[in-house]
This record gives sequence, C-alpha cells and structure tokens, in this order.
Amino acid sequence: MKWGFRWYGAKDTIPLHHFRHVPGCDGVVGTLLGKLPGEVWPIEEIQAFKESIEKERLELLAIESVAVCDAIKAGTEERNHYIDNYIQTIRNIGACGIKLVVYSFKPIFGWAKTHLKYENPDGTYSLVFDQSVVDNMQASEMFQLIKSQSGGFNLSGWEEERFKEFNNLMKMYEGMTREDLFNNLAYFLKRVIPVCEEVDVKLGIHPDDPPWEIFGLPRITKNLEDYKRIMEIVDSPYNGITLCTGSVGANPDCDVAQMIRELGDRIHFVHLRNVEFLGKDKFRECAHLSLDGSLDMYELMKALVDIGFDGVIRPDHGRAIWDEVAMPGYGLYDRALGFTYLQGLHEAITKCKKEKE
Ligand SMILES: [Mn+2]
Repeated sequence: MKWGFRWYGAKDTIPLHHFRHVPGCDGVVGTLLGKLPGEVWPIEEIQAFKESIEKERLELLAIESVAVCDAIKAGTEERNHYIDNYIQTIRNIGACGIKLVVYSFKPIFGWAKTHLKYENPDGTYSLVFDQSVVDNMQASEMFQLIKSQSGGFNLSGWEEERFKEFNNLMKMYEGMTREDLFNNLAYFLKRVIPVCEEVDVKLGIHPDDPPWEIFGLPRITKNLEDYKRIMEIVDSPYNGITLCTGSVGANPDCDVAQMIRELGDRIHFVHLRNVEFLGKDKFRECAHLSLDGSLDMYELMKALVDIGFDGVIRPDHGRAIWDEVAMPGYGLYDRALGFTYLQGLHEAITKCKKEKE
C-alpha cells in the first residue's frame, strides 16, 4: 500500500517538502495543470512533472486525473478522435513508468458543493452540499456560486472556459439518459482498456459527488450496483475503481464497507474522507475521525485490510483549520491530521489481525 496526498502542482499553496514531512507519506498524486480534456499529453511534460516530484524525494503515485472530454461522454461524432488522443496519453504515461490513472465519467459537474466555507461550531470551515439550495437555482448559476466562494482559487472542473461553454455543454447532454451515458462509457472502455493492459496502466473511475443526479443530468457512478455494472463492461483488473468514501458515503443508504468487500481487488485507489449527514440530501465534509462524522472509518479501514488492499491511498478533503489559506478542501493541516489518524487505524488493525492469526 502506498500513502500520499493530492498535490495541485507548482501552483499549489503547499510546497512538496511539506508532504514529505508527514510521517509515512510515500508521495503525491497530481495532474498536468492547464491540459484541456481531449489533448494529448507529451511524454516530456509528464516526465518533467514526475521528476519535479522525485527531486523532492517523493513518488508520483498516480495521475489524478486525466479528464475525459465531453465529446466522449456525450458520444458525439468526434469521439473516436478524442479516444485516440486519450489512448496516446495513456501510452505516454505508461512510458514514464506511472501505473495508475484516475478519471471520471460525469456530465458537466465533476463535483458540486453549495458551501465552500461553512462555519462549524468549533470555528473551523467545511464544504457542504445542500440539495435544497440546488433545487432553488438554475444549473448555470452553480458556476457563480462556486466562484464567489472559491477564495480566488481556480477549482478543477469549475474553470472559466467551461462556464463560457455552459450553454453548449447543456445542449450536448440534452435528452441523454443514464443508459446512453453508460453505453458511451462502455464504448470508451472497450477501446482504452486493451491499451491499458498492453502498457500496464490501471484505470480507476471516481464516483459521483454528490452520489445522486442534479439538474437532471444522468449519473452512473453512484453506488455498488453501478460499479458492478461498469466492472462487467471489460472484465479486466485494468478496468478498476477509485473508491471515494466521502462521495459514495454521502448517501446514507450506501454501506461503504460492504462496497469495499464486494469490489475487492478492482479497487486501485482509495480516497478516505468522512461526511456528516445533516438532513435529507445534505451533508458536511468533516474531520476524518469517526467521531466527527457519520461514517465508521474503523470499519472502512478494516474492510481494506481484510481485502488485502495494496493500491494507493490518500486522505481526501479536510476542513480549513488553524487559519490556513488554501484551496477549499485541500489545505495541508487537516489532511495531515487525517493522514496520521488513518495510519494509526491501519497499524492497529493490521497488528490486531496478525495477533489473531
Ligand atoms: Mn474523491
């Protein structure tokens, strides 16, 4: 198992060596910033990115993410051209010795929250999603809402260029059903996975956040049932999963530990995040500890140990604490607290299991 953090590249407020100072940290996951979905990533740029991390005595544990462009997700006539580009990017990533790529297959809204700086009773700040806010606005207003709370940071998936294209994007997905979207994912995977097998790069699809449909757009990575179906499209270990506990776990009906046990070795990457249910379709991203939220993090870690999870693992979003100025969800302080807590759980569970054997 490799432990790391998400890092937003040279523009991140957190210098790489700060991650190295966290005990047990093997490396970071990151992406080439500024690449538009659909572009081919040149080998030299991937290699330079990797070396910039290795120079700081850390590993590049995965590419999170290579975005899938809308032509592929919407299944337009140009999709073959863009799938060819995606395949070339996978080949180039493989040529640099990187073994894991995260992607998602969500129309327009990769992730959505309604509050990026929700004040908790203890004076810390969290990200919150409240469906009742979304129900009272237009999809196009989401960009302004996110931008107004972003603290001046450019948030991935909420780029200005995408906002300008918003009406065209909505048109692209007009009338699209869940089944249409699933078929477009199947078309994509059937072409890409054989290449992943050839160059030894595993894919891990990230779930929907929140794990239900908003603004009438279809979603197909919400729960165990969805994931089982996706795994069957191409029955290969290279067609894998990024299990994000705070995404799927925001649905109180989702048994995340059970999901881990059933999906087993198809999980290549785990984002550990806790959420607190605040009411119907409303949740807060809390501290990682079980006592702060609704998920039992001990049970989740136990499930991971039981399946012999051997992929990449990282703490997910943290709260904003100690007056840290950082991208919403991606400050170092609370993520480092979470990292250390999760490592403690892992050590205790692993040793306990050995003693029993
Ligand atoms: Mn995640």
